[in-house]
Order: sequence, then C-alpha cells, then structure tokens
Amino acid sequence: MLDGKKVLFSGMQATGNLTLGNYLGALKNWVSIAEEYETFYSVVDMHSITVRQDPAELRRRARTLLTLYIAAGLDPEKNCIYYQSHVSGHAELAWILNCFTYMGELNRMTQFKDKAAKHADNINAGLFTYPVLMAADILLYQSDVVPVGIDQMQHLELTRDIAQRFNGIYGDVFTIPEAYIGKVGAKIMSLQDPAKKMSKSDENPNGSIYLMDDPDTIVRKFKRAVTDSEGCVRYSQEQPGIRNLIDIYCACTGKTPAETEREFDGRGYGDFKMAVGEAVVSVLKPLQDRFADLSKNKDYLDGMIRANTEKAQYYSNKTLRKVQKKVGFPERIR
Ligand code: ATP
Ligand code: LTN
Repeated sequence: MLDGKKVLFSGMQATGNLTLGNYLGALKNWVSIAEEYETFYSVVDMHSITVRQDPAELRRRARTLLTLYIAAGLDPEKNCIYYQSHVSGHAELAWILNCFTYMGELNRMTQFKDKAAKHADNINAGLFTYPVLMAADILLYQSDVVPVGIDQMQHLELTRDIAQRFNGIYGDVFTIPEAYIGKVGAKIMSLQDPAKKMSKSDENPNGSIYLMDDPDTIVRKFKRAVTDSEGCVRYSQEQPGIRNLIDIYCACTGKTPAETEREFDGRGYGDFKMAVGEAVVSVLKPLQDRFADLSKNKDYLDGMIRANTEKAQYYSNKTLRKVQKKVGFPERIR
C-alpha cells in the first residue's frame, strides 16, 4: 500500500513498434484501471538489450514508447512514468534476486526458449535471467497488481515464487503480487496467422497493426487478414481468424461477441473486415493525434520524466535498502 492505495506496476519493452496487441492487451487496461492504484509504468529499456539493439534506434523507441503511454491516456502527474535504466535499483535488486532463483526455474520459461531459438547466435546470460529482472521491477515497488497479457503469466508466477522464497527466509519483505489480465484483448493474434500472437517482432508487417499505421494501411491490412471459407461471422474455435477479428472489434467498440454475430448475420467477410478496420481507426486516430502534439512539447516531457524518475528512485530505494539489510550488506555510513 502507498498513500492508502494498492500499488500497480507494469512495463513494456522498447523493442519494435507497438502493435494493436500491445495496446488492447496492455496499454488500454493500464489506462482503465490507473485511477484505482498508485501506479508505476516503466519503459523497460534494460530488458530490451537482451536482444542486440541499434543504440540510436533504442533511444528513439524508448522515447516514443514513453510518449505513447501518455498519449494513450496515462496522466504523468498521477502515474509514475519513467525509464527503467534511470533507476539503478532495478539492476541492484535483480542481482540479489538472481541468487534466490534456480537455473531449473529459468530453464522452464517459454519466452526464453522462444527467444533463444529465434536468436541462436546470441543466447546471452541476460536473456536467461530476464525474468529475474522482471521480478525485481515488480517487487521493488511492493506491487500488489501487475496488468499483463496472458503470455507473461509464467514470469509473474516465477516472481511470486521468488518473493515467497525470500520472505520465507527473511520475513515479510516483499508484497506478493497478483496478475491482472484484462477481459477483452488478452491475446490478439496475427492477422496473417491466427495461431501466432500479434507481435512487434514479427517479420511480416501485414500480420500486425502498428499503433502508428495510417487509416488506409489499417483498412488494407484488415482486408487481407487470413480467415476461412465458412463465410459466416461466428465466434468459434473452428474459425480462429474470424474469432480474432471479433475480439479486436469487441475490444474497440465495447460490443460483445454475441452482439457482433447478430450485427453481421447474413453479411459477408468483406463488410465485417471493413467494420473492424474502421473501429480500429476510430480508436487509434485520437491516440496518434495526441502523440503528435506531445512530441512537439519537449520541455513538458523532459520535466515530467525528471520528476517521475525521482519519485521512482525514492520508492525503489526504500525497498532496496530493506533487502540489502536483510541479506547482510554493511550499513551505509551517512
Ligand atoms: P516481442 O514480440 O518483441 O516479444 P511483444 O509484442 O510480445 O514483443 P512485449 O513488450 O513483450 O511485446 O509486451 C508488452 C505487453 O503487451 C505485455 O503485457 C504483453 O502481455 C502484451 N502483449 C503483447 N502482445 C500481445 C498480444 N498479441 N495480445 C495481447 N497482449 C499482448
Ligand atoms: N517481460 C515483459 C515486460 C516487462 C514487464 C515487467 C511487465 C518487464 N518487466 C514488469 C510487467 C511487469 C514483456 O516482455 N512483456
């Protein structure tokens, strides 16, 4: 608890351009529940270098991502929005937690297996211990809730295990966090392969809608979306392409799958795809406009980053000092 409110932490990597999946599965939920919590929303740039990055590009993307958090509706006066690399407590706590995490646990992580297969020439130790840094992010602020997409559940379970293990040895040091999975949009699939999640690192740009895609591109990508030969708009496991489009439509309009089925009863896929494209444009266009305005306001963004970094440093240091003391590091001389 912080100032009588539960604490919420979440973060996103500054790798690749954000997709509609990131927005519907994460950002949108962040905005809708922010008011109820004391929130920390980090641009987790330290996680990004587990995969080789171009430095200038990473810097640019991190700034874009941070601006997008605000453009999506997170007020930086009320939400602590900052860069992970500006708060050294993340790395310091991660080191300590590394010593409380087993190789076997990390070996089971599916994201590690996937990324190791994808980047076989660079299976670095950071990629392997990535979930420990994520645990540090969360535990550093004594977070109660962590809104993430379903793909991050395994990492969150590990975070809980590490925290419980540590508390078991040293007493109640960490709050045990809970995942928060949004009801709609928890897993948006690729438009080109509905068996694969929509991902910002997908090589095929037609599989993903990027938050910065212009309206024509968005509509064109939906027109090309892979469906099936059934010819009816039905929310069923046998029609994964259509099901995904219904999920997207519902997440953007607030309608239910049943309402959507009724709305498009007897109408072809062409009509439906057009409607999904338009619904997505109507959600993304205002966000893009706010992004453009914010990007022009460098001083405002810089001032906000400075203030929020200090806030994050303050709260993270409280936990870090406690942990350092518990494990037996010598006290600091003031
Ligand atoms: P990458 O493809 O580079 O691994 P990513 O697109 O999966 O990246 P992350 O930075 O790992 O993006 O995820 C940011 C947040 O977005 C996480 O909370 C994740 O669960 C959520 N998310 C990512 N992809 C989707 C998706 N297709 N549907 C719903 N949520 C998603
Ligand atoms: N691993 C997450 C990003 C991430 C995160 C976090 C999410 C890093 N640290 C802490 C929630 C809380 C991902 O790849 N989506």
